[in-house]
Amino acid sequence: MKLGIIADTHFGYSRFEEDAFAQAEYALKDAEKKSDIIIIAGDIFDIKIPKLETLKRTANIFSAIKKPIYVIHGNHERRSNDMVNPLQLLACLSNIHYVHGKTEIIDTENEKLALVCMGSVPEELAKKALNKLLSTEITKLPVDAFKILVIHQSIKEFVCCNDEELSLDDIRNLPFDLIINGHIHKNYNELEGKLLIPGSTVITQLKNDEQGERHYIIYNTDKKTCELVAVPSRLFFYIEMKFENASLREVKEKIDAWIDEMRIKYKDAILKIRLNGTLKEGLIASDISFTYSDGIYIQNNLNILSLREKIKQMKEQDKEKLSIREVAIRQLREKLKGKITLFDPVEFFEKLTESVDAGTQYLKINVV
Ligand SMILES: [Mn+2]
Repeated sequence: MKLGIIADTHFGYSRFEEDAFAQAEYALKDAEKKSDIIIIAGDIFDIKIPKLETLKRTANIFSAIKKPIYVIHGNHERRSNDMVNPLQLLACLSNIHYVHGKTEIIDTENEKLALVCMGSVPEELAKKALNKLLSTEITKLPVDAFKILVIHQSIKEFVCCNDEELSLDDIRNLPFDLIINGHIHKNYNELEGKLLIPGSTVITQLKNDEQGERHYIIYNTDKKTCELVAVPSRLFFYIEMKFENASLREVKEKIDAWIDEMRIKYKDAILKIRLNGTLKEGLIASDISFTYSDGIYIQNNLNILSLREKIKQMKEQDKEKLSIREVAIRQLREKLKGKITLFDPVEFFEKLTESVDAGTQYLKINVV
């Protein structure tokens, strides 16, 4: 059987709304021609409650696909159990099957497929939720089935993270022929082809590693082979520019030169420039104003380093500052100066902060 594997189409993503629709539609139509079933590993929509316009357009695209489509929800669509997520609505279309926390058996004349699906869960619960699901599902799987796990989670080795996320070691030995994961927007083929991550069909974060083509995957379950299919998409280029004591003019000239050069070669490409380093004394990052057209994104990190240094300085000054207790004692001493003569109120206060007994004891001794 041939599987079309797609992930993270992010319908309704406002920054690149048209790209998201066009690129995912291409992937779906192409997969329809080349595969028997389509699996989408979450984040089909960009938000939990998409606009009606987004829902309608998505429903139109999906209803035109004449192959069964199996979907799980991603973190962008996750809602609590008693609420309806947009994929449950989409599953009203006859060719869409929303599967979460269970197994779908696809039985054809020639082959049996078992799809164990777990929609996105909070990362810190991923291991536990996966173990729980497997404990109920694994024994139910037909022995002769080609076994697939579909998830939408972070994996430590690919996404920088905390310790609670899944790692390759957690999934390496799971009893599946294939593991499909969404969530990670860059494509990966790991564990000798056992783990496939198609990556998103649209760029969303404008990160360095989103450069390059978008993809979906065709997987052949007989041969256990996979083909990465390029999805025609707007190109994206990312550059970091470093400055040292630069003037505003220097910065702007360098930016303009790069944009001009890129625009000649790639008319519609999305361009992202990250500015690092320092400006001349007296200038601040916001002195540079940018008026660029659509498709150009500038992350202005100029003088960030010196800002960090400033914070460090402030923290050091903080350490030298008096503790709240010391400030309180100082104020107390000033306010009560000459007003209480029977005993030393500051000493009394100090004893009181130790304990009530110590305070009372102090009064007994000194106020006779
Ligand atoms: Mn995503």
